[in-house]
Amino acid sequence: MTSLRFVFWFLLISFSAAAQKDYKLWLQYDKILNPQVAQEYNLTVKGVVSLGNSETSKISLKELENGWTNMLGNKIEIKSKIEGENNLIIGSQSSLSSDIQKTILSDFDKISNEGFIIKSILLKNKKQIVITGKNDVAVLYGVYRFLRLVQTNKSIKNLSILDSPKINLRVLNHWDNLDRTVERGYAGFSLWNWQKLPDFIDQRYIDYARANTSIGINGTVLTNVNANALILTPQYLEKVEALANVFRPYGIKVYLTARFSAPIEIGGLKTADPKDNAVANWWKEKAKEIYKRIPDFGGFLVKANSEGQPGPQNYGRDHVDGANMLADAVAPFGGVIMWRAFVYSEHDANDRAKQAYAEFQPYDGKFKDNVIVQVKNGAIDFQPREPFHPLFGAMPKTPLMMEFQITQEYLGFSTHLVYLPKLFQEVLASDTYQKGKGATVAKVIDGSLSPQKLTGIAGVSNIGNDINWTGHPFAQANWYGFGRLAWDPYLDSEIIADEWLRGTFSNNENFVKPVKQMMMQSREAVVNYMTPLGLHHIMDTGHHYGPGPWVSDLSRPEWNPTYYHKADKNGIGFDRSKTGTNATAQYAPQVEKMFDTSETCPEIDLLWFHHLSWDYKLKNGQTLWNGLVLKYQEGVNQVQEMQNTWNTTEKYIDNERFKEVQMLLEIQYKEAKWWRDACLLYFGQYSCKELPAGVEKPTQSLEYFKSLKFPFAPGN
Ligand code: GCW
Repeated sequence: MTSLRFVFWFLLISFSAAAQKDYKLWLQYDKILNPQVAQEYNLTVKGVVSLGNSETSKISLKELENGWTNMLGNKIEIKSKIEGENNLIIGSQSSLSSDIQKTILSDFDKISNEGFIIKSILLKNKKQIVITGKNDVAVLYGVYRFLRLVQTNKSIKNLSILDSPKINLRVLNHWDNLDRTVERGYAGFSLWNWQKLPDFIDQRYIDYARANTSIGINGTVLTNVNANALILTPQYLEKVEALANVFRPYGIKVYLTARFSAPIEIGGLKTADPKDNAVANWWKEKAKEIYKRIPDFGGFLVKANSEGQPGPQNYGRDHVDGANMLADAVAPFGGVIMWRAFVYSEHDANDRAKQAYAEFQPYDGKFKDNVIVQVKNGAIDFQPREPFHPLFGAMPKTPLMMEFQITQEYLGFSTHLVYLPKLFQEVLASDTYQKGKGATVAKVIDGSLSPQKLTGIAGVSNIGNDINWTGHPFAQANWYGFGRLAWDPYLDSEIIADEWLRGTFSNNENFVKPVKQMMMQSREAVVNYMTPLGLHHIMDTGHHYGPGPWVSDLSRPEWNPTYYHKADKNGIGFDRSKTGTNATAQYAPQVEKMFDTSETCPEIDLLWFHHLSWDYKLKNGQTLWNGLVLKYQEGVNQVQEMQNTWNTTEKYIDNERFKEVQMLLEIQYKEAKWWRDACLLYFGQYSCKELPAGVEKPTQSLEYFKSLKFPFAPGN
């Protein structure tokens, strides 16, 4: 009996310790194992002096204390004033004594409002470290950066770090519904417990805020873009207010999605026509009501006249009319309208990839100052690879906000290990050539190409109430990496992976080096086993889980995979060149020229822009058919390599996360083979060619793959 009880407690304790590891994200603050490193830290920092007393300052101090105690194994002395040397002094510019201010005065000119300074200084001949910024939230950003230095075992001697975010609005978009389901969410239910709010504040809200602020995210859109007007009723606004109160000290603003027909649904009006005075006034009153509760409310995100959502076009008006009407409502309070450009219509016979540009580009310069147009990274829909959206750089008089998808709707849900910052970086570094060479997408969205009053970047969240937040332990890296790139879109995704691994798992080089390499290769692997050489949108219908290149019977033509791959006896691919839909003409001339001919089009985008014969010769001399087949096989091989790599890590990390990832990689391997076999069997009917050597034969028939049904796939 006693021994049974012991076993029970042992299991319980080890379970909760494991769960905590998963839960703690990149903020593990594990004990530093290298004694020299620990000694340096203990010698360099002996105490901490916090100069502020706001809620935010208290958070800064608590984070420091907690992080330091855990990593160094000893408490850091909290001092009420600066005495002796080797103190960490934290406080905003105005709280610093004049002698400290003097030593770093010119640095303040080099940082923005949200930027921070971490600097080793000499004060009356005594060594100190200062973490400061223009306000307390900026200081908190600095504190998290300082803790990351320690977490990643970097030297903290002679520090001189000045860093400011390059993009102003760095927001997560939650596609969370009021019933707590999450559209395209694969990590459980929504974090927002609307039923228990406003009175019950889940610790998760606080830990969510900590995680976000630690990477610089400063906004959260709580609700799905497929919006429910109820969120704008007093009953729900009271709950939103409670969340805003939690997030405020962390520098995170709350935004909501606005359902365009809300004036009818909850306002009792007969119309939602943006040119109707009663409608405009309703929104003005609604804004007033919200700002009364939440003075720093961020504003609205709107999906209008897209995939059946209501919008200004229902009343013969256009996107400018709709966005500007809402902009007027929030302008008196400093709010912004994030208006999405994700539009395509079943009534438009044009290539879907051309429609958003065709509709929005002519609106350049027509939106009010507080409107920012949110554009997905590519012209279709968050595929494993898409060329950058042609709107980037094409609307110089309009702020454009990048929309990335962190949740893996088309990339294996929360089951596949895919390191997305590699994808994000590829998009951000793409050259639009809109003002000559070097006009990267990053420069468009940070306003350095054409100056903008607003700059922004959004990531569709992959967060749910799973213990580990994101379903897959490595999907945490995608949340992390999104935040880091939102802060600085020029960062290298490999450096981000390095930081994340150290903060999340271990500083052991034998672990970090191979696993980092595995992460870096994972994005290309998913492209290879799902949609190589520019293929896209060939997933199964509705839930988007698994392959479905055969699907051709949906009511809207542009929902069918056959619309995108156009495989037939003559070849495969979508001709978007001059001889086809001429989508290439939406890019700057240099880019258009490159994409327009198959010889100059990068092979990674080949079938996105060209329909080519099965015998077309690829750069490596292979025929298109053989090349395609080998890419699918390569993807499968890459997952196997990822498994091999992971299997070497067992001795460096906790058993629970080791096992979790191992099991998930096994599923990924199975599914990679599923994608390969299903796609090759299907395309093989058209190519009428054999599989080249080196490719495994499918073990099931095409009919079998077509018969698979997933009625309860998540995220739908
Ligand atoms: O890709 C589609 C998704 C929808 C989503 C839509 C959008 C929120 O399948 O689930 O709706 O994109 O981005 O609006």
